[in-house]
Amino acid sequence: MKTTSPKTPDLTRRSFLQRGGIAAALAAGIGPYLRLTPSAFANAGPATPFRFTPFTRPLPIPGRLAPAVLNPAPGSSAAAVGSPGVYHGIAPEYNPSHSFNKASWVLNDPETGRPFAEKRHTLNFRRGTAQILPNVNTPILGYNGSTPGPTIRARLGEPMVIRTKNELADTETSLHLHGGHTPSHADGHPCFYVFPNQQRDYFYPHIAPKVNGVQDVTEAPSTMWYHDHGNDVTAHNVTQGMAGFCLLTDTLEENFIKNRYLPDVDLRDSAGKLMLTPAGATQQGLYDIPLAFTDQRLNADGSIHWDPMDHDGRLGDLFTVNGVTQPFLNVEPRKYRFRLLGCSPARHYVMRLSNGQTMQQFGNDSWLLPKAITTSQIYLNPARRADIVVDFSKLAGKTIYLENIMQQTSGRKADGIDPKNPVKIIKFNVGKTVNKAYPDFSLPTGTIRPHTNIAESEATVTRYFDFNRSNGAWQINGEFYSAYRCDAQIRKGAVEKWVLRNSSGGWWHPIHIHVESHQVLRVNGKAPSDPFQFKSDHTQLEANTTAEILMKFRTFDGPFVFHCHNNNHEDMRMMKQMEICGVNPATGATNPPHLNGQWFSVPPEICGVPTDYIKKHPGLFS
Ligand SMILES: [Cu+2]
Repeated sequence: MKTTSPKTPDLTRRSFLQRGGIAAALAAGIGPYLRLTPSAFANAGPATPFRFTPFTRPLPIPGRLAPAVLNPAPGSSAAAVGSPGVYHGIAPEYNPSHSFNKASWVLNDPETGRPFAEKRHTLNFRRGTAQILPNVNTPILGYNGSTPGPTIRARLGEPMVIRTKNELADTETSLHLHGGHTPSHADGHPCFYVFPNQQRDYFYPHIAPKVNGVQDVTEAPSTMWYHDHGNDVTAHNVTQGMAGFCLLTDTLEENFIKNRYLPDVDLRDSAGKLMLTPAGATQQGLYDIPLAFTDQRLNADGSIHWDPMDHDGRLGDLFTVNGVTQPFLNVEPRKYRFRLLGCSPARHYVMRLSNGQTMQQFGNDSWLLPKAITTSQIYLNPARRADIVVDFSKLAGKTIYLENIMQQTSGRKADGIDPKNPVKIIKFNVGKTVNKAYPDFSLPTGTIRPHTNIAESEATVTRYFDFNRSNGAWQINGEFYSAYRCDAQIRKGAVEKWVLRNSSGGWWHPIHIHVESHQVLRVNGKAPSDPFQFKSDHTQLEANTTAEILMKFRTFDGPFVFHCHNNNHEDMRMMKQMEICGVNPATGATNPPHLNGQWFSVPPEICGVPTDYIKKHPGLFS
């Protein structure tokens, strides 16, 4: 079958905004707008033109990202900003005089008693081919050529460097570790680019800050994911495949595994073969499986359908799990941990088991919950994760499905739940025997991950953000996103209360805030129900909704963003930039911001983008 490469997002969105919106686009009628047709504004259009039989292919489980030797070494002069080796430079934390030098927070490996060594990987932005449908070759944008990308395994207190190379000749990229607590330069700020054929080192300390001298494990993430975050091109790049899992453990979670409260994490090499477990572990992981859900739509040539002028939110008509449409998974009659990820740019899901059985949910977004809850429905909006346990032990020899009962016909919002019209997403074939080499597990009945409540009275600043629509695109407080404007200067260490408002009746906005978890205080005046009252990295703003949230800005300073995670809305500029400013310990005064939107003068060590590049390409940073 003939295939074509994923097209560059052609910067239509960027041009669109720079020229002033829909009216200007229609008036222009030339250049990139030649692609525009009236039907392009709707989600309507040709359906995927292939027939196939669902549940005939096994669920793929992404391989684990293998360690790599990096040359030049991170932090060496050859890897400095502007060098040809790693053009975008290296983390300031390598500088021994940096106030947050990495030696100050690395934890001891409980196995050896010595500080964790730095873990190093390469993860390149690369084209590949996938079979989203059987016997249809689909060109994709992937990480190391695959989608989902390889699963990154990380450990609290173990520093990690990921060297990326952008092998995509025609689009800039940025790598965001979603749900991570990451320094600004490595957070995937949409304008901290990796340009074509250039490299960038992302430095992840995986820090657990100390509170009163004790390592605070309450914020240690468990299920993170990574995805592209390039300015204006996120929806395109994620739709074309640029997403993967990053699973982190800490002593608390490792003890749960050792004591059979949780199964071992899945350890496979990049070819999907099971790896030997690390020293000290007693078994290999077979019962901890990540599931990334997305909806896809293919053109007649097998390529992924993409409409650059779809502002509503991109919907597909194929339901995929880990990149394959409606796969099956053979399971044993026992318990499994599944990490669910809503990976679609705009689709909302409500998942249930087809036999009506309940599930235990013990994690929401990156964080394990204080206590497991029993539920028959799991809600996944764009970017949300849910950590669940499904018990197949009474189903030997049977077949059940995970199915979606949320109906959605427009990218603007979901239509609502219809329990009578489920779409089966994944089939579980339950075998008759259990592999007794691997003992069963059972979630703790007591506390899982403790939750430190932020009291409303701790907040020293209240900010209001209105999510609105203007001129056919998306705004916050009446403004389109601009990297040249700092929308909130925040004092490091402060607790802030944010009021997020969506006064529209017709649109839903899942709002994602980088760098720190937040705690949802009230939605439309009422405390949220489980599991949404603990830690989240995004809050769903349905129609006519006001959410009050609390956040503590603990560790890192520098510029970060927050935005709608309907990726189309995000690219159409429903995003804002905040800058966290450190505090001078001698005077107690708040330091001036590094960037404050002043891209032309910022030193490249801050963002890794040389000033002369910004001057030559101002449109990329607008
Ligand atoms: Cu939105």
